[in-house]
Amino acid sequence: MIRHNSSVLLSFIVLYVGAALCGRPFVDAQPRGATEGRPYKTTSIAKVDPPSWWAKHTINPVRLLVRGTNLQGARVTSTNPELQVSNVSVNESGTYLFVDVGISPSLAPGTYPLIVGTRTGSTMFPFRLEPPLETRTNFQGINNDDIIYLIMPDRFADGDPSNNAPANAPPEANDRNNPRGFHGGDLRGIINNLPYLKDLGVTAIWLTPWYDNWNGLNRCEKPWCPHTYYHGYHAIDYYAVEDRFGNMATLRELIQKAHALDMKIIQDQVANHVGSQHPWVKDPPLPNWFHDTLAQHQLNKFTNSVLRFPNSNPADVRNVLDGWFSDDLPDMNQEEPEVARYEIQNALWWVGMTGIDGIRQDTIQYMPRFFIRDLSNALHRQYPKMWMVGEVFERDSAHTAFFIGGHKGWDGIDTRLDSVFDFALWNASLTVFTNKAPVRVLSDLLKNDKLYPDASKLTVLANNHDTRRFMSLEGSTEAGAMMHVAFVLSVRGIPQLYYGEEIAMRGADDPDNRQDFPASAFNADGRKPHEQKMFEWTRSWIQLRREHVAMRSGRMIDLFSDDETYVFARQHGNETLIIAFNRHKQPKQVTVPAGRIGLKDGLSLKSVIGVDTSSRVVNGEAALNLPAQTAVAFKAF
Ligand SMILES: [Ca+2]
Ligand SMILES: [Ca+2]
Ligand SMILES: [Ca+2]
Repeated sequence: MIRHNSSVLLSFIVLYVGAALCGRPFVDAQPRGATEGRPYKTTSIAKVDPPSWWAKHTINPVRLLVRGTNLQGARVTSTNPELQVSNVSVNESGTYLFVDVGISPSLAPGTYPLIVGTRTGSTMFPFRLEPPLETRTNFQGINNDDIIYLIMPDRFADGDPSNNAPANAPPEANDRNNPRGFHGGDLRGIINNLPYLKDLGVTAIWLTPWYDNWNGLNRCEKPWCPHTYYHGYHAIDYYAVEDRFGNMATLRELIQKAHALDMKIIQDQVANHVGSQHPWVKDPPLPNWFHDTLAQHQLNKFTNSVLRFPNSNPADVRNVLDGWFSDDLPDMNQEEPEVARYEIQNALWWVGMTGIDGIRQDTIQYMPRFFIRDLSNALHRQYPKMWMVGEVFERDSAHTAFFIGGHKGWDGIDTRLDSVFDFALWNASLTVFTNKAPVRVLSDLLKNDKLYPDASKLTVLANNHDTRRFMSLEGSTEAGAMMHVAFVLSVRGIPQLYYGEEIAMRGADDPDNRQDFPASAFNADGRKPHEQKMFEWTRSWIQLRREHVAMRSGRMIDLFSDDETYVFARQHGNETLIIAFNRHKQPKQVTVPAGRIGLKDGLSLKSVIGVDTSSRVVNGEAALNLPAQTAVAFKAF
């Protein structure tokens, strides 16, 4: 059966019957050509990707991938001259058909039948033309004014218990006591708690993938079993919303309500691989749809640095690009143009259907760079403000810089990628604020900004779902966690927080770092004192950032660094903020060359957050009194 709602099916039937009554050349819906004693080989359609598109779109014609049976020799026809069908190809086993559908700019939104005729019969499927979402509030992109907050929907809030135990899931898959089970969190839970996020001050929410994943439970003898795909990274349908999270209507409601509160939404997209339960794995649309097969494939050895040099062994490069991320993550082959086109259309379909403002692209370095470029270009062509950040999980700035857009690599390719996560700076900050390296490491690391065309475009993560929570790192302290988040919120780039860190949640390696957000903490009166302290601190730094353009977009200027201290300025026009970190157990006085960043003698520097302290510019210098083990922001008045 085609997965559409009943109203679409109804309009399809109306169209079909209407067209038949008008005597249009519909092919008979019954199979034909069957002979005595042989069963009919019925032509049927199970799935159409994408199920809908738009008129006046930059991708026209759109190419459909149709899954069915007995499609050999199929012809596809349209009863409407404003839908032009061409370029049909069918795979050898007759289970997949590709077809181009050209859409006339004047064709009105609605549902239109497309007829698939074969030697043995014919059938049809509805194709929807969607009304475009308005561009004033949707597709806004992410920029330096934003503060991103990462949520794993299964672990944030359960707003709809009715989706917690799908009919096709064994009860053990829904076991909240299993850290690798589904815990019941969903899109409704996020909708219900948008006021919490608004109060915290975040402006953009990144959700881990909402593609439909398998509802079942993997059993094995490995330490990570039994486990489920609660995290969403094993898609079984690139065109469906996870049924445990909600449906397309809930997703659109979430995005609309977030937008109404001036919060953006970022979708986690995963073009590199699908889940091993995807129907393609047993029956791929083309023999080269994946790199190799479930039975026989190479595993990615993650020797990622080979991508960066022209003289790497090509076999090593192929391993990183074609090797499977794990045995249950079949690797998509973007070198096959049908795959690349499918995935680019899919990315654009989600944007168009939901109005999302940005995309986080998973494991982006394991896909060919020409594909990253083509995907980025297609997004920007249709949605000029659209923003995509790539996960290049490397602590080496030279490596992450290779993938960000705005410059060509040795291969002549500019990926046009808007942003990458700054894992190098994240790592430095964690190391420094857990007392494992001198504070000057921060300033040293930031010297690598010269490797980026524009380092302000980096997404600076405080943490994410793949790493230990700060409070569970060796050497972590509450003071260290507070300095870390203050650093992320004041350094150049776009800050990204991870759910629960704002209430100092603990969590060791995956999946311990993905524990359920405590429902009690959504309200101030339910927070424990240590949770409230971290919440208030995080919120006040977010507030400071939102109030000062210098902190969001200002030039970053190093003023002082040593083993225990780092002081830098953020400057924009006439606005100057000086941000200071003193990790030492004692207060410390640091003299900074205020005159050399244009602060005139007599100006006063007053703390605008944290401990009350002030200083004055005298003879071009300011002696700042920094309290012990905390961060302070000064503003020049
Ligand atoms: Ca639920
Ligand atoms: Ca599912
Ligand atoms: Ca790959």
